Amino acid sequence: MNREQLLAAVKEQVTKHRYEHILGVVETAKKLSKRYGADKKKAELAAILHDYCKFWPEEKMKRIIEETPHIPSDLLEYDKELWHAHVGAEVARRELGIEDEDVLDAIRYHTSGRENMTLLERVVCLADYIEPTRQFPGVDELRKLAKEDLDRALAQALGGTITFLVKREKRIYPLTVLARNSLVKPKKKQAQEEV
Ligand code: DGI
Ligand code: FE
Ligand code: FE
Repeated sequence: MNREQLLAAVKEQVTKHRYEHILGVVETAKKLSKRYGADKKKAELAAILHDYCKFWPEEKMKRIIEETPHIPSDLLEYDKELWHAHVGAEVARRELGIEDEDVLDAIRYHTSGRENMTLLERVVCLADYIEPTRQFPGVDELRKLAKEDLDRALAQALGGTITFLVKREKRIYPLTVLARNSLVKPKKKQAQEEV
């Protein structure tokens, strides 16, 4: 399928508002790719497909997670908002013919993140947070920081999600903590002693 066909396929799966979000992620991912040297075509493809399964019924996603050996089954013990990313990568491969593992990983880890994310994964994950239709306190500062420092911006975004989850007394998927830790450089020993 070409770009237009994939966009049409996505449009059928999601609401109007979500489709506008997806177009925003595409544009933002392209801009971030240019700035930080990621593969623009791969970023665009992952952005188009990243929320393909966002509105799939819980039971359908659960079945795919249970049936697919390489999808971690511990996802079922965490918030179901995490599921559409892993299920989405699987569906993109099985049903939409996407074979590029870099693109599939960018879809797979766009929600949770993971330790030592690739440049492409970081670009798509951050674009998802800051695309133009997103509105939350601090988003403009995050957009500004995204132009200066990809990793700091993504660490802040993941930190925001962790805080959001803690406030709602929800569990945090361990990959999100690992993702943030791998983006935040350890303070030098001396600097720590000075504090
Ligand atoms: O699908 P989107 O709304 O565009 O964004 P997303 O795929 O980043 O999903 C974000 C939602 O996932 C957000 O409401 C927080 C929720 N979530 C639940 N548990 C976790 C989580 N997000 C992360 N990163 N880690 C979690 O453990
Ligand atoms: Fe998502
Ligand atoms: Fe999204």
